[in-house]
Amino acid sequence: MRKTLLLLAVAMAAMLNLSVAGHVWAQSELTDGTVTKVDNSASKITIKHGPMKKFDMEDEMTMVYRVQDAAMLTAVKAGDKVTFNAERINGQFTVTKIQKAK
Ligand SMILES: [Cu+2]
Repeated sequence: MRKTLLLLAVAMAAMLNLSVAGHVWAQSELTDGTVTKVDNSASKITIKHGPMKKFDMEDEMTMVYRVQDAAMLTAVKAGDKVTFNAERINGQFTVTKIQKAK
């Protein structure tokens, strides 16, 4: 009986882990966009981007993001087509990953 309970606990822990991993994957879904402005002094970037379901942005829009790491701003410039990921960190839309589109 004790062994069965233990197995059950292990199985549940494994399921929990899987759902957490799935959640992280969904969160880092990449979005296509075009950089329209880079503001190095404020560590901000303006990106015109396509729909972003996770933030209920159904349509294309242009918006300003903070960047998680200022070094991201040296990798891209206005006019570049990019793919990027954003998260809401402390209530601010923040780019956590960005790269030039191939
Ligand atoms: Cu937006």
